[in-house]
Amino acid sequence: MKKFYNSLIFLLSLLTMISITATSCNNSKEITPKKEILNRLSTVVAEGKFLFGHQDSYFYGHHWKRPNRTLYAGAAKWRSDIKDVCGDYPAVLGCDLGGIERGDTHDLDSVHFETMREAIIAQHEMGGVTAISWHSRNPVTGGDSWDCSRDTVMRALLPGHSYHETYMQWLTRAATFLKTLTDKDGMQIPVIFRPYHEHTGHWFWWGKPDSSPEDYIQLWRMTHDYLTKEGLSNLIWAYSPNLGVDSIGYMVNYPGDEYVDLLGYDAYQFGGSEGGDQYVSDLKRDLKMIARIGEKHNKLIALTETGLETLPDPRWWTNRLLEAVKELNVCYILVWRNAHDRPEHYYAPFLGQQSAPDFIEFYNSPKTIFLKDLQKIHN
Ligand code: BMA
Repeated sequence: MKKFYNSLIFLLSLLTMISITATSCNNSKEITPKKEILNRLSTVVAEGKFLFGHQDSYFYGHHWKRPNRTLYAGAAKWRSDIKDVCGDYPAVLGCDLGGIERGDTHDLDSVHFETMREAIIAQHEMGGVTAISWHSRNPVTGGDSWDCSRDTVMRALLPGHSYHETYMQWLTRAATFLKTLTDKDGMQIPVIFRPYHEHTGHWFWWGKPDSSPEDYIQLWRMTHDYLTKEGLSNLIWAYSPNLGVDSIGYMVNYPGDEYVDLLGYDAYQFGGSEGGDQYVSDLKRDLKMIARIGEKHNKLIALTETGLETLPDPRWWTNRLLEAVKELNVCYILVWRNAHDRPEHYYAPFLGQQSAPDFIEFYNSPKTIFLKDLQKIHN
């Protein structure tokens, strides 16, 4: 009898273990690191807040540049103009892969890819997020992203066309880099991936009028499927047309719900301080329109690139940016880079810059999320 009971208990324990394992396997399947970030972004949006991001924030700033290949011990050693001004890091670090396609050691803005990798890993370890754009060269001409001297470049990259092999080689190089973005346990770090941005503009070879929507969609899907097949299932795919489109124009190149995770939008303020009213009304109108599309397609929305060059308006952060987005559910906002070698090319404040006090007000607003806020959400 005792033997029977022992066997019964053993059998019951075994069944319990199997069911726990099955449940946890299911859970781990359901909550991937990518989904975890998307959930976190949704929570932020539900609270009426957004993450603040800055392009190349840890690599250089106004009149300074981090020496490449310098390994610092610990996250606190990363410098950033944002950190200099408000004592905190951006919640989203913007990076760019431009140059990886040629096997360059540095991106197009002179950031060493090793340093970029360290920063992305550090950002993840600190609880932050990274968004990666790709100003890739023109595979047909060998020129840069802005080389629009040939049309139908995207078509030339599709299977069966003349530059397909070249493109696949370029993609493989990008994949090789992206695969090295892993955490301590070897798990892939989820990153926002934002290729072929601002395609509704006419300044990139993947933009208007050089690439047709059909070619764009096909190339996006092919790129998505290839990188996914390569095991890069943690990419959060962001689609980001730029200012100046209506809802039809916004969706013309849309690759489809299964190929896109986030709906972006790039819009800058032009015309110096005077352009502020226009900027606010454009943003309010367009983000409302994108929010409606987001609701219909069940996607988060973001202001994937924005800014006012040289920040001549000392109250830009609260009077313009915050004003423009305060009633809209964007999950993150990213301002463009502070070039170290072009004194007139910056979009974030630095110590002593006239909008710095207003930026601190923006930082203290309950709506903005910086790295420390994200760390609190984590814990
Ligand atoms: C542009 C400028 C360029 C830069 C490019 C890619 O907006 O900032 O100087 O090379 O982005 O980062």
